[in-house]
Amino acid sequence: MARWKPDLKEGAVTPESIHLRRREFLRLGAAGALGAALAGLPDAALAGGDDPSGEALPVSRRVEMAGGEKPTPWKSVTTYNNFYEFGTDKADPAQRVGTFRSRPWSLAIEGEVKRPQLLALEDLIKLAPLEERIYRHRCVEAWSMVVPWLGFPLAELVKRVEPTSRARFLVFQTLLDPAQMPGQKNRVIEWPYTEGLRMDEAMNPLTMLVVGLYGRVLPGQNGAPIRVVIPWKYGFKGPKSIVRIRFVEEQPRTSWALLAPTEYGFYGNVNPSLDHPRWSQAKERRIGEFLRRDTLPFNGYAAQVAGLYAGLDPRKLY
Ligand SMILES: Nc1nc2c(c(=O)[nH]1)N[C@H]1C(S)=C(S)[C@@H](COP(=O)(O)O)O[C@H]1N2
Ligand SMILES: [Mo]
Repeated sequence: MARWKPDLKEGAVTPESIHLRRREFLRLGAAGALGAALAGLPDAALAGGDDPSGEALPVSRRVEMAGGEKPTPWKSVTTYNNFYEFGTDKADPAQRVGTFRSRPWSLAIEGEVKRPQLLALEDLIKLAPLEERIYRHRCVEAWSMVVPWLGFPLAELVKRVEPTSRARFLVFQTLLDPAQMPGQKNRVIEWPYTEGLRMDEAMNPLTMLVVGLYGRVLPGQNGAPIRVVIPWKYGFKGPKSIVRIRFVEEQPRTSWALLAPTEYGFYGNVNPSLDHPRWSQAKERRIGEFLRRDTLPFNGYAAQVAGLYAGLDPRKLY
């Protein structure tokens, strides 16, 4: 397993808004803030404004892992999204999330584990201290952002459920409910949305189970109430609104790979030297910027993760 050696600058990038929210949080008290956050706010209320909104979550520490870059504004992070369950347009998720309710919620853990379980969101969120991590976030479509996610390492959950020796991959599934997720009425992709990771990718300390954004409860369009973020992979390896994690022996068939096998491989690592048939992967455009910039191997996290792929054909990395 890769060592935890990020480009950490703890506390160095605490924007003013976070200081303010911190005070607000201290005033509410950790338990109060958490209780309010889980009370069952409609997801539409969290969408779209200029400033972070929604209930504050307790933040145990902040780590900067995007080379000191300023996070992309809340408004952009919450209105420019890929979430096909709400439509294929970038603006669709924020506009159409009003029918979606992310609470109450539970996550089923099944398959090759000694302790299969159905975890209520309230319990899941308390498995480990919530940490803010500012990560680079890149889509295969060659746009990117810098995002302050809030959550904890997925490894915390994996250890707790005790995978058997046969567990080699994890399969993630998003909620299937066309009444709440109108995009599922169209067969644009295989529903329920399915993603997969190899066990060592899931256990890498960079891989996060995310429940918040900018110190707030995760908005529906960003994958409320629980998603996974794997910062060295393209965005399509970041399953949103997950209801199930299944531990399996065989490499799973995932939604994007089923949709377009020549365009999406199993790994989906950020690899500037290997172009996608439709979008060059050499450069990317940060949302909010005009000029494109060079894409970094493994999205800038090569030191922590390149070792996971030693010996694998570089063309398969993608
Ligand atoms: N369930 C689900 N998860 C998903 C997607 C999706 O369509 N459905 N899109 C993926 C893609 S392609 C990207 S780029 C990221 C976008 O995450 P963001 O909207 O929070 O930036 O979510 C990923 N997770
Ligand atoms: Mo994406």
